[in-house]
Amino acid sequence: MARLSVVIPAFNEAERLPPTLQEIIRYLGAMPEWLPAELIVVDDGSLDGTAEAAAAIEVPGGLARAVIRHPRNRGKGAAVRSGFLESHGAQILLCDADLASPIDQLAVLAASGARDAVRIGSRALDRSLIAIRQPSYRDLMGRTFNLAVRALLLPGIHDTQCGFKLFPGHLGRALAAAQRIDGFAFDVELLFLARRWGAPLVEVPVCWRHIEASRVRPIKHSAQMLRDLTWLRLRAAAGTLPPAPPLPQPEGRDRG
Ligand SMILES: Nc1nc2c(ncn2[C@@H]2O[C@H](COP(=O)(O)OP(=O)(O)O)[C@@H](O)[C@H]2O)c(=O)[nH]1
Ligand SMILES: [Mg+2]
Repeated sequence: MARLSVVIPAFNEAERLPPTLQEIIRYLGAMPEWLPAELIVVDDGSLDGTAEAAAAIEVPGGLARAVIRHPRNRGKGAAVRSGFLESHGAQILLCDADLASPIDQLAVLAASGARDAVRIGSRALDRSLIAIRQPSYRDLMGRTFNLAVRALLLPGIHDTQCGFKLFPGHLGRALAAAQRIDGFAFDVELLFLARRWGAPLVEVPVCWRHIEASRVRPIKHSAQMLRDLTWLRLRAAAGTLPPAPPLPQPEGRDRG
């Protein structure tokens, strides 16, 4: 059983992904406590050879690599769902292809809260950790979205959208099986369900830097995300969200 699955959703990431994979491989190679580990890249209908670029990276012993392909672009949430459902790790790290949070922040997540908690990398708690800020319109979009999330669904959580989170493996796979949102609001659905099912959520300040060439399209994706938040809130109010499935005991007790 892998101790760690690193799931990387990737849309047109042929350029950014190879150095990211190399960095993760180098980091995990020096961290035997995380091995064996698996890297799962989900190519979400990219047109630039992302899957081939991921498959071409050499992977040393102790690490496995899987590349999942969606024939058509379905959204970050859909890609994360596919990656989580294919994972085997005792813990799952969800990580963006541009490694906006450096991979060494995994140790920061792992050291915060219990291993049965969802550990949420956050840019909102300690702004001094942000090496390069987003353009101010993106920052404002993010803050507004998170304000709505706190008011409607997740009181107390200040940044649901950072692409760096650590899930207990069984919980992550159960959440992915229940997840319905395919777009960028999927983080909110996963966290909302996790809390509802009784899992502790721990928000952890992590280092982060803005990296250019975003795949996010402000108008289209903001509208989609607000629609998905509303849908989730209505489902919660109507009591039609899926109940917690029986979860096995967490595997392996050797990692904090
Ligand atoms: N699967 C999938 N992943 C996406 C999509 N759009 C963005 N991503 C991935 O989501 C992560 C964050 O995207 P990025 O463009 O860095 O967003 P930003 O940092 O919020 O501006 C990266 O790993 C992207 O490859 C999409 O439509 N499908
Ligand atoms: Mg990014």
